[in-house]
Amino acid sequence: MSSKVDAKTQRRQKFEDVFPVLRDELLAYLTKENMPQDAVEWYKRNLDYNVPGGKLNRGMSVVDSVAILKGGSLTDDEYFRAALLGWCVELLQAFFLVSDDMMDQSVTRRGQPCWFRIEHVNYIAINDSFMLEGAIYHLLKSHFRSEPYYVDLLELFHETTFQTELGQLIDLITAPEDHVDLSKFSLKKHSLIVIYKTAYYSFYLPVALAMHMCGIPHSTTNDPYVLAQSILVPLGEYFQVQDDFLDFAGTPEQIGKIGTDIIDNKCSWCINTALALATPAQRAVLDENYGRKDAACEARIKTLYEELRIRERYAEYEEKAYTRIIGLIQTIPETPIAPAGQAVLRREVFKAFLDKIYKRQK
Ligand code: GPP
Ligand code: MG
Ligand code: MG
Ligand code: MG
Repeated sequence: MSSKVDAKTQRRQKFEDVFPVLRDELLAYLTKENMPQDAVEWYKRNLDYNVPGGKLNRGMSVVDSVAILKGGSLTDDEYFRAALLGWCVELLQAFFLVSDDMMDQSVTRRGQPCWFRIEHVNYIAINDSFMLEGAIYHLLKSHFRSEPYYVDLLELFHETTFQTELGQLIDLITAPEDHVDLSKFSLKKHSLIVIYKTAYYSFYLPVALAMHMCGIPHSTTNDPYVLAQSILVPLGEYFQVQDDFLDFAGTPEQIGKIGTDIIDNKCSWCINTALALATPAQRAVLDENYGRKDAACEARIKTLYEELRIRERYAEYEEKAYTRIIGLIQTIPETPIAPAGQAVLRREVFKAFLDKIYKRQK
């Protein structure tokens, strides 16, 4: 057991060690462009505060997937380049989270105050989020420009960013601050929101990056990217249902953030499940208390969630989702036939991802 823990810590440490190298490269660029010292220091603080402190599942998945697809251990150079792509996913995530926390008026993130709540930051956080995004393209250009798949990487980041922004749009407009109308919610709407706001960037993007780096080509028949997406999108949907459930059921110590979904009138998995189960009297309680900027209303909703046994419903959902995703993974041949010297999609890429999130508590 302890050696397993050690291996996990080491794996994370090795990935984390790449971050300062990339950060310093970005800071050196600002210095070269004659940016004043306080600007360089500001960017450093932005990067250090917002990029490295999370679970790093998305970023490390790029490295893990490259290792699985190449079918063995990586050279130092291969590791560095895969980790760089992984950190680009973490930069994208940091860009989203810094701005999402402003839009959701959140209080904490990863166990510390949200960036925009730090003294002297405020709305500068908007520009800071853009600069986290800008870092991605700077790093891609300096390390991948001469690769035949460079344009694929760029298109993938651009497309995924746009998809996430579409998801964020429907997340926000389905949750107006001043008008609660629970009849606009449905599990179908929820599914659309979470696929766009979470699944593409968190699940499809890391694996697709790894596939490009390993030289897996697109194909007009049985495109491996389409196949990967058909498994990773349901996986991402399941992940966001977990996020919604933990927003209600997780403690701030556990999840590193204070849940805001009830107060923010979000079209969350929990409210949709409650709506499907509620008696007319319970529905009236939901209508009166959901989406109000009031702690007592929030507490009333949480009590009703307990009465409706949302925890048990979630456990049932989780088992079903797991079984369904295992079934999807099994559509990939167990021993795929690869043309000589070419990487192919393998079940383990998806299994590794699923194992990371199954029954997660944070
Ligand atoms: C997660 O939603 C979705 C995102 C972080 C994508 C944001 C996209 C942008 C274009 C800004 P969430 O609000 O439930 O996440 P959390 O619970 O972590 O705040
Ligand atoms: Mg949000
Ligand atoms: Mg949020
Ligand atoms: Mg959430």
